[in-house]
Amino acid sequence: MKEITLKVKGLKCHGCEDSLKKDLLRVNGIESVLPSYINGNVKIIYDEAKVSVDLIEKTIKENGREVIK
Ligand SMILES: [Cu+2]
Repeated sequence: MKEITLKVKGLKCHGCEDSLKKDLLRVNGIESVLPSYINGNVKIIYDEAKVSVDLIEKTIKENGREVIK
């Protein structure tokens, strides 16, 4: 398992957190998702053998947010 924290733009409330968490947890290999609209980030624990960071970022974008590099 690996852990990353990504900065995310477009998280504005608990509803945004829940929506993002739901979509990310649908991805095979993502084990745990902890979004924070207050910190503007999401902490993810994932199995690097099953899911890439690219796919994680793509899923965040498809949820309507922006990953800040
Ligand atoms: Cu919201």
